[in-house]
Amino acid sequence: MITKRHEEDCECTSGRRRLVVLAKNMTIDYPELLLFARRVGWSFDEELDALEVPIGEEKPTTSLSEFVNFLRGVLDHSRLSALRATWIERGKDIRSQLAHLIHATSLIDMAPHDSGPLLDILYRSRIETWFQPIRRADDETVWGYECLLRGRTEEGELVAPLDLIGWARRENLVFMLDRLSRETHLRNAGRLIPNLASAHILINYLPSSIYRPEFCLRSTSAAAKAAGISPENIIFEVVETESITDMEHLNGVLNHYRRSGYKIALDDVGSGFSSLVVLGDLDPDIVKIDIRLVQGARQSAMHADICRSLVKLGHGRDRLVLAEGIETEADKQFATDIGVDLLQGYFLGRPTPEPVK
Ligand code: G
Ligand code: MN
Repeated sequence: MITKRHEEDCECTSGRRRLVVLAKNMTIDYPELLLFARRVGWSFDEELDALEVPIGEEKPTTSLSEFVNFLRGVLDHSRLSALRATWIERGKDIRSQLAHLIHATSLIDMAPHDSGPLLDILYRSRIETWFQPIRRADDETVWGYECLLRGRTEEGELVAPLDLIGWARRENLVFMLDRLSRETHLRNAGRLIPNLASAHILINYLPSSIYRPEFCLRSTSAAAKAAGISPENIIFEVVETESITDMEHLNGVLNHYRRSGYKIALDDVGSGFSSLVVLGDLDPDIVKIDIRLVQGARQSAMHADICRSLVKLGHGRDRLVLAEGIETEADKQFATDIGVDLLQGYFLGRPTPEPVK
């Protein structure tokens, strides 16, 4: 089934056919879609309530799935579900192809997707925040919490964040997942965290999902305000599973946030994406030393020295340094001895749906 749908997607990319989208009351029920259509020059037949969408030509419609994803960002779920669509031949008048329109089916069913329970999770906001405490190295009091994303299927099963992100990438919906998680985390933090005024809230942030920082900042600020959390206590952890291609753009986005008082942490420093180059490029307020370096120090003098160097580097620039993956008393002792400011790991608290004190 999926293969067939992909073929259809490819066929339209060749530009031989055009997509016609139908709705009962397009003019009344889909004003924003028609406004956009007018702006980009898609033709609309008022009597047929039929919108002709060129696929495979210009953005945002280089493929059927991209078009559907675009609509997901513009329309609510019920109106999107009500749209029907069909392919017609390009270059021929739509009225001479009326027969096709009779066979139109649900637009969503025509678009390829293979994303498990993602859409259900997004549309019904079935996502949760699990809080992992971050403690001060000197007295082990709670400095803040990292908000970790969990999905929940209709049957009540937990879904791991990497699964959600993988599906979202495939569906081009990372921006939506990222935004929904950010807002959910802020709401849950506001509701559940004790001593909210003094707690720091760390939220993972997928940089590849942000195109227009001003929209993203506006929705974040509204969510923070509604939750009663001041931007100074909110830290975005830059985390990425693949390399960032446009560092200038990312820094632009982050500076937008910084100017509004938010802080930036670089996650997993010393591993994968979070190289020294990226550390230099982003100059984060908080340096999170990767779990493998911290735990590597149990066995290896070189790992231990790298951890020491990162502490020195961070402190030289007045930054806070955090050690991830503290699992034993010895890990804690090591991190404290080398002057790390903040500790995170199972030894000091696991992620839980209710934040621990
Ligand atoms: O890299 P990041 O800061 O996003 O890591 C958060 C993830 O690391 C969470 O999924 C959390 O469950 C996991 N984690 C937190 N503390 C520990 C730990 O002490 N050991 C291990 N193995 N994983 C941890
Ligand atoms: Mn993180």
